[in-house]
Amino acid sequence: MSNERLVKLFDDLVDLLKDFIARHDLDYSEYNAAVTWLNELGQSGEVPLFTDVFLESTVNTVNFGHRPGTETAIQGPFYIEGAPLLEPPYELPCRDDQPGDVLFFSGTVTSADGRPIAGALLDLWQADGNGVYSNIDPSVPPFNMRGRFATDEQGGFEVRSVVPVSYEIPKAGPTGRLLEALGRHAHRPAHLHVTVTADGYEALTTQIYFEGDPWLDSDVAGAVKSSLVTRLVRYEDPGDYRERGLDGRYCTATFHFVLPPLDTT
Ligand code: MBD
Ligand code: FE
Repeated sequence: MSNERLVKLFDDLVDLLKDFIARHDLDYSEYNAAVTWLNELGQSGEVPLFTDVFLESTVNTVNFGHRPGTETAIQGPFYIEGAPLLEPPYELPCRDDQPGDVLFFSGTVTSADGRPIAGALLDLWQADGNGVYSNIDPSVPPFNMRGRFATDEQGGFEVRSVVPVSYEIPKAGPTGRLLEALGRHAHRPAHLHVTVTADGYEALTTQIYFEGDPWLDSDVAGAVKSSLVTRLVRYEDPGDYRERGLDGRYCTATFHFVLPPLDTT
């Protein structure tokens, strides 16, 4: 960012806040409460959580709102680089007693004109069956439910994982306390995060949601798009799950990713 741009953005932001203070006749107790809360937000390490929940969807729309291909969604605060590179048959790293039902997530990666993209890399991360993320919650092993894997010659993939559950933002921290004070719930619908990359295409960061999730219409992060909602198909019949080599029920879900051509402008 150039110094000129920085000066312009900062001046505008301060003007905006000064105008806000004047319009609302902010008194000292309100100003001091805001300063105290912001300080706690910083000390708690929740700045990325707070900004991603309240602001990232706008950043995402401003940057990618008009892009062809699969709609984008926010990255959120919990992406970690360097997830394990998986070998087929793909399975996200999980614990022996991994909470959650087995999920087989499959699909394709194609170009906007429908050509399959072989060797596209999917970098997938998700909460586990208890709604917690590895590398964030110390009770979960590092890189649990995080992995990178490539599409096959037909642009297809299938990865074994667990069905994520809706995620609730920590309630004890400054972000959770604010939501509570506002009378808002802290839920995100269950979701898979994924970044898809392939040579010659724009990278795609998005999220996949599931039909019927009670939080689809009121995501605290405002990141749901109907084109990103897919169906979770449940298999509970022993005949079905034994065929898959499982000893309990499982689910499948499918999504077809479309990568936009490289933006050369
Ligand atoms: C999440 O899991 C998430 O995806 C976002 C965007 C914000 C908080 C928690
Ligand atoms: Fe998430």
